[in-house]
Amino acid sequence: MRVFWSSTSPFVRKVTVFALETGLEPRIERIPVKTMPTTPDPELSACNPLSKMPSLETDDGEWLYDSRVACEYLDTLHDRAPLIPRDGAPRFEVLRLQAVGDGALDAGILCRYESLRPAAYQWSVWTDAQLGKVHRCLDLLERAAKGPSALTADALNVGQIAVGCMLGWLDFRMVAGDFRRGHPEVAAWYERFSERPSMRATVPYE
Ligand SMILES: N[C@@H](CCC(=O)N[C@@H](CS)C(=O)NCC(=O)O)C(=O)O
Repeated sequence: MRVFWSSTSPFVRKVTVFALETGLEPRIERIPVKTMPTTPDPELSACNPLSKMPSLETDDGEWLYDSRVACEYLDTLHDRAPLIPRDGAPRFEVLRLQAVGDGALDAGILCRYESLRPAAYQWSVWTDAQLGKVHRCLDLLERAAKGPSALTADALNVGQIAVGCMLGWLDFRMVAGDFRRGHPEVAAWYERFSERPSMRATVPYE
């Protein structure tokens, strides 16, 4: 398998953590790429019309995207405990947690892209609205971290990975201030989660 890869992308990190946790990482070759909405990489665009990473090529030559689809695919390839429950309420609780992690990231990434526009084109109303999404997700996670939930489950799941990569990216880019302020339970959860070897091996860097 091959994956379009960047050390700074939290969605690539999510798939890499998933692959490390399932023992599949050695089977995945990295294709380093730099892409931005305004300057899409042509090689990436030829494989994924959305020009986004991660994009994962299977051993059969099929391109899979986005990170959710890539993780679903990887979960079919290993013999360890599944990271995405197969059915029932646990499946949808984990998928919803993944949606919270991914959605907060989407909003945070839109803030970052906005900050890279020429100053005259930046719109604070837009950035504030996106930050509102991030903060509401953090508030939801604070509640989830206080009791039994997919976030606090002992068995690792893709929702936890998505949230861990989202929090790691908020730390890396600092688009929303320090997420720990006002979210002590999330901070404690992240402290423990980021000790996993898969998270330590994938800390973002420029
Ligand atoms: N929903 C997608 C989001 C992927 C995404 O936003 N990737 C960013 C890098 S972190 C990207 O490739 N951006 C380039 C662009 O938007 O053109 C996923 O889960 O994979």
